[in-house]
Amino acid sequence: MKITLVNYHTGDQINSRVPKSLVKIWGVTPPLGLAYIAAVLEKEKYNVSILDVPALNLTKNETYEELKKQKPDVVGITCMSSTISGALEAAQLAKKTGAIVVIGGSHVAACPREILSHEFVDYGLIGEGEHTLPLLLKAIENKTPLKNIPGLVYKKDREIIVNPGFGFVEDLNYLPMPAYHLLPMEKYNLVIALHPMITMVSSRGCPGQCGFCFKKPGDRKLRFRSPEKIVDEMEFLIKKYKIKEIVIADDNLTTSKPNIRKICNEIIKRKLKFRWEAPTRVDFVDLEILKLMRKAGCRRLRYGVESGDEKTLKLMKKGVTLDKIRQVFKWTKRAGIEAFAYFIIGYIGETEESIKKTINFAKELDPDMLMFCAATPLPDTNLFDLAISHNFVDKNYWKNYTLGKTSKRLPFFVKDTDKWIKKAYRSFYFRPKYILRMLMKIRSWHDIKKYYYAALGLFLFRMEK
Ligand code: B12
Ligand code: SF4
Repeated sequence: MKITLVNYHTGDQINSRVPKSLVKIWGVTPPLGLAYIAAVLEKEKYNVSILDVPALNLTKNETYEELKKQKPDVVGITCMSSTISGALEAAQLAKKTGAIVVIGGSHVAACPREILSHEFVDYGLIGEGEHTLPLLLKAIENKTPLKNIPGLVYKKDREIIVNPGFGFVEDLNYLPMPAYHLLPMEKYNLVIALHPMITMVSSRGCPGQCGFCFKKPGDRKLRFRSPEKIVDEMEFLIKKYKIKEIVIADDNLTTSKPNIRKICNEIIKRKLKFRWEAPTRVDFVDLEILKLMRKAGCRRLRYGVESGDEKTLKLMKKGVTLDKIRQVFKWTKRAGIEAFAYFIIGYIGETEESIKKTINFAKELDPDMLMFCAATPLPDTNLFDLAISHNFVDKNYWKNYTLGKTSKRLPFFVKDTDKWIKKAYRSFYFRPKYILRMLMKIRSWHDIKKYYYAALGLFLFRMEK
């Protein structure tokens, strides 16, 4: 049986938190979920390939031609809530080639029935696909019953059935390494990272409760890979693909301090020379850990700061204070690690005053880089519930969006959120102090390129309507 796993986005992600021009400049990173599934399928002797359309920069027609050429029996497509329209377009293309179409990824958990109501989608799988996709393939091959596959969504006599449960990998250490060899490795790049770069996962799940964050089924259960396996994978990537920078794609790298200590010590012991960076929370680090991480090659940490207003932080259920954030940003600088800060603008309950506080707080923290995102109510989040209760959004918005019944963008909750975001970027990045600091930091051609693209992104964003 031949399987093609597809990552496909259209340009019209109307519900992206990040403006189009900045998404373009940001770069392209690999679909790790598909690479994990592909590795398991290969182990089970399936003939599998990955078609990463954004990385290969294929048009709709080129994607169709490629699928026709590959002629897979089954096409598995990944989706997030804001990329579901693209995933459905890919499903239509795959169906036209005669393949069985399976959709997986975050949005299936939110709108399983709506996804399956499209005639060109045959199956949906809720949750992690490493165990459940092979179960489905075997059931298709052997024509055996489907009712015991956890989280499977399928059609029976015109009825859509959603099996209880969801795909879940209890022990990450039993998974093979992602099938990097099936990815166009040289195509991946990130404006802030050295090239060649790659992303990697060390854990799954997060104990945080942030009101805007979408939890995939299974994300509430924290799971860690063994530090040895993580560093084995890093070593493999450096040796095989000459990777210069690894970008960790966990929710938070430092949820377990014993684990991160072991990872750092293992990198130091093996004398691996590469740069790495990761996302974390201010309440998951301390100065000692930060120093150890720097010693092990960590160059940048990405923190979800979100707001400069205590009241808004509480509304967001962030669980941290402004003082804690201040302290950790000082520690991060002291440890010699660059800080990247994410902020949200226009949360429900915000005022002009609180947005101004956020902009001022960003300047006070003075991170090396930052991103201002528009508050976006993903399905099944506290922010979405708030948006419904304040009559900003219809409770069926995501269902209707998935069914193709609406193509309207989610509304902003604070008037002129988009203008505030532009203002925020301008007042942070166009400070003479910041520009001078960045110029002083230029050490290489990579630095020049990085700042050039970042500046271009900001310029295009200013022009964006
Ligand atoms: C890295 C990342 C990105 C990368 C994507 C890289 C890529 N090419 O995939 C970038 C930076 C581009 C990105 C962008 C966005 N992201 Co993002 N991202 C992540 C992050 C941090 C890690 C993803 C990852 O690699 N996970 C590890 C792998 C192993 O898990 P996975 O991808 O989920 O795949 C597993 C299952 O979902 C399932 N599965 C996935 N696909 C398929 C397909 C089939 C056929 C099957 C059977 C199963 C299956 O099985 C996989 C293996 O277990 C997640 C958070 C998280 N921890 O997952 C957010 C996350 C996926 N992103 C999210 C969001 C909102 C976005 C943005 C919309 C943000 C924005 N700009 O507004 C954009 C989307 C725009 C776009 N064009 O991509 C949300 C999605 C929520 C939702 N309801 O869909 C998440 C969950 C974060 C969050 N908690 O809110 N993102
Ligand atoms: S810390 Fe990050 S991953 Fe965890 S709940 Fe908050 S936003 Fe989501």
